[in-house]
Amino acid sequence: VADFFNVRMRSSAGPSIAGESIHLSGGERLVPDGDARDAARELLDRAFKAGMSPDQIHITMERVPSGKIRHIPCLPVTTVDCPSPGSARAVAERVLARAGIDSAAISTAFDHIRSGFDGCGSVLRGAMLLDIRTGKRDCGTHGAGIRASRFDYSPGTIDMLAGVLDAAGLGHYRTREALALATKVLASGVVAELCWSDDPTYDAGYVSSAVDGYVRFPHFKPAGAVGGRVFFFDSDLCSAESLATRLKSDAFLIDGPLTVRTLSGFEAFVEPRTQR
Ligand code: PML
Ligand code: MG
Repeated sequence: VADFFNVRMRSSAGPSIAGESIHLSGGERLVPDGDARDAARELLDRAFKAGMSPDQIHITMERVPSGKIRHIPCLPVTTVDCPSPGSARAVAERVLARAGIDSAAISTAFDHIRSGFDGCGSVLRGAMLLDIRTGKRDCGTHGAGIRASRFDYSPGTIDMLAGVLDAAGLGHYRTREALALATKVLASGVVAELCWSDDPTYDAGYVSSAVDGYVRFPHFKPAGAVGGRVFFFDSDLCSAESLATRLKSDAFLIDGPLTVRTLSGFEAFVEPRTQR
């Protein structure tokens, strides 16, 4: 069996001194070694995409023996068609509450993705870790955030999964990549996640948990919000440090099946998930 390569890219603008550069784009792949150069080239194209003017681009490629990789099923996707960011937030709060997240931690999380790191309007490169009970935060070294890496769809199922998403009108690379990331972070011990994009032109977002899977909202981000990610964790089950290590180093390939459904609003969402 061939080895795999984890290929990571991040780009930024401004001085490279820690904390002062602005995150522009990033990406993450785990591919058979024969595909590693193509994956790196695609991520480099993303860094130089129209409108981007990066001052630094970091590409890291790391061999991952296939024996170290675990296969996990993809989270099921539910789109909840809420008409406004406010109604989407109400559903998202409900999803997070039934995953066991304390309401104070939920509002800290929304403050973070709305107003940025410590309210100063800047986007963390990675996610903020937030304790589900104490609300204690971990923002990584120099406030760079916590990064998840070493995950991808498995080579045998990536076309099928992308096809299912395409057929459901979810063909955007941001959806495909966020679904893979959300699947990985829950498998590594995160209790739930909250995310909307830092791309000002993209206002979809999601919450995820083991109970409800990947619950996406086409219009989640309120006007002017900066964007970002929060991983909720339970400090009774693991320390922030060990979780951060697992998020970086546990290697996962994601398999099918993938179920995708659309519900229209809160009432439909709280019904038992029997019918599709
Ligand atoms: C990002 O920009 O990377 C996050 C996108 C979150 C929403 C993805 C989706 O479901 O469309
Ligand atoms: Mg981004």
